[in-house]
Formats: sequence, C-alpha cells, structure tokens
Amino acid sequence: MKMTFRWYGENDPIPLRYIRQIPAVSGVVTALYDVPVGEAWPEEKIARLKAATEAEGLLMEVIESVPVHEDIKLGRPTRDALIENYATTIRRLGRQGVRCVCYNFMPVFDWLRTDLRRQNPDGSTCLAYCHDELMGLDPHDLHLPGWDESYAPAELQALLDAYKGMTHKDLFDNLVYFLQGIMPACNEAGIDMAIHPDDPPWDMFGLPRIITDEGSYDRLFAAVPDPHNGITFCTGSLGASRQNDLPAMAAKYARRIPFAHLRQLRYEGTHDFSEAGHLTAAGDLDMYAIVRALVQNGFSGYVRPDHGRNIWGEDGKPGYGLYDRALGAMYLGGLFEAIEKETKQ
Ligand code: DNO
Repeated sequence: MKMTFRWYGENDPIPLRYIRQIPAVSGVVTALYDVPVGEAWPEEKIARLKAATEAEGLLMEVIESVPVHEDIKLGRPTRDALIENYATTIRRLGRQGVRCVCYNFMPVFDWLRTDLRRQNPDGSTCLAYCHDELMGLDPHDLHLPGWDESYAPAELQALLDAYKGMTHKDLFDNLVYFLQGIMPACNEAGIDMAIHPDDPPWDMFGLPRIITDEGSYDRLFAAVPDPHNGITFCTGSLGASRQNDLPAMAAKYARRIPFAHLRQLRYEGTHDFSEAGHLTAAGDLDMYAIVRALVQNGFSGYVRPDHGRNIWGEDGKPGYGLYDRALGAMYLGGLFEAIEKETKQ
C-alpha cells in the first residue's frame, strides 16, 4: 500500500510542505487543471508539476483525473482523434513516472451532493446528499453547491439532448471502445487506468450511469481483460448503494484495484447519506473489513483518504480540507499496518 493525498495544484490552499508532514504520506494525487478537456497534456507542464512535488519530497505517481471528453462518451465521430490525444497524454505521463490514472465515465455530471456544509452536532461540517432534493432540481439550471458551472446554459442543454435515448449498453460500448483505444499506450507507458465509480451509483436526470456495482466490474473486465484496465475502489461512491457488499467486492477485485479512495458514510433512509470521519465507528461502512479484504487478497495499490469533514475551524474546500483527511490517513495507515503484519504471520 502506498499512502497518497490529493493536492489541487498551485491553487490548493494546502501547501505541499504540510502534506509532507503527514506521517506515511509518500505522494500526491494531482492533475493539470488548465488544459482544456480533450487536448493532450503538454509534457513540459507535467514535468513542472512533478518537479514541484518532488522538490517537497513527494512523489507524483497518480493522476486524478485525466478527464474524458463527452464526445468519447457519446461515441461521436470526433472520438478517434480525442482518444489519440488521450493516448498521447498517457505516454507523456508514463515518461514522467506516473503509474496510475484515475478517470470516470459519468455523462455530463461528476459527483453530486446537495449540501457541502452540513452542520454536525460536534461543530464540524460534512457533505451530504438528499435524493428528493436533487431530483426536484432542473438539470438545465443546476446551481448545486460545488457543481462546477463550466457549461454555458445552451451548451448544457445541447449536451443533455445529445444523451437522449442513450442506453446503458451504448454508454458501456463507448467505454470499451475508449479503453481498447488507449490500452496500447498504457502498456507502453506502464500505466494502470483506474475508473472511478459513479457517485452516487445510480442514474441521474435520465442519464445512464454504468459503473455502480459488482455486475459493472464483471462486464468491464470481461470486455477488456488487459491488466492495465483497473478500478478506483471508492468506498464512499459504491457504498451509497446499500446493495453493494464492499468487503466482498474488495476481496473479489483486490488485484484489479490500483487505487483506493477510502471514506465513510452515514446512511439516512434508503438513498440519502452524509459523509463522516473515516473510522468505522463514525458511520455505516466497516472500514476494517474493507481494508482486511484488500490486504488479504493481494491489494498493492495506492490509497488516499477521501472526503474529510471540516474540523478545528478550518474552512477548507468541502471534502478536501487538511485536518480531517490527515486524521484519515493516520487511521487508515494504522489499519493497514496491523492487518499487513497479521497477514504476513
Ligand atoms: C470527488 C472525486 C471525483 C473523482 C472523479 C474521478 O471527490 O472523487 O470527482 O475525482 O470522479 O474522475
């Protein structure tokens, strides 16, 4: 296991030096944020980012994310050129020492929450999701907290129209086409692709979502068996679906997981949830059982603490403040150390 920490680049209020001070964190998970989606990432920029992290004693072996252009998800004729650009980015990242690329294949919207600053009784704040509240919103006029309003309204409308009639199978076929297109570059570069599950793992606003459960992974690996085709095992995303048995999934796919996002949820009713500090006692996911299933089944990938609360007066980026994620890294590191040592005996 290699413990990492997400860092949003030079604009992240958390300096690399602070990340370096968290015991056991050996690297950052980061990205270039100023390259338009679909363009190949310039190698000098990748090299500069790597130099900045290494100057502070941190490795840059995981990228989250290289975003996938909507035309690829839609299967439009422009996709071949876009897939070629993606493959170019993969080769360049490989030359700069990157070993794992996290991405997702969610149409239009990435992760969705309805509250980014839910007040907890102890004075901390966390992210929360209320299904009815979200379903009551007009997707053309979304002003969700945290939702990156980078689409102009007309653009968003055109995109939503373009997905009309797209089935789960269509979207899945487009994912397979994409992966088949980039696998040669991944093999050449020694990079594992790690698809992030859909968050939350169900359809949104009539848009299909396809990486939601065990069946999704069985289909994914059957279609693209290449060992560089892997998953980001995100307990918070998958765990929102009460049907997902996370320790069983962790055990089954441990060797196909180059990257794990480990975080805790508290269930509220059948769909709703709020996020919690990482430890098992703070919520409904058994973090100990999940980590044990990973370790005992041969997981050897990167881990990062995922969304934390805002605590101790910090007003950090929701989910991505320093303190609670640092506590999470320590807690998870402790679980891994104990289970790894017991497993070796
Ligand atoms: C949210 C993140 C996601 C994730 C992407 C991966 O906190 O887990 O935004 O980075 O879905 O492509």
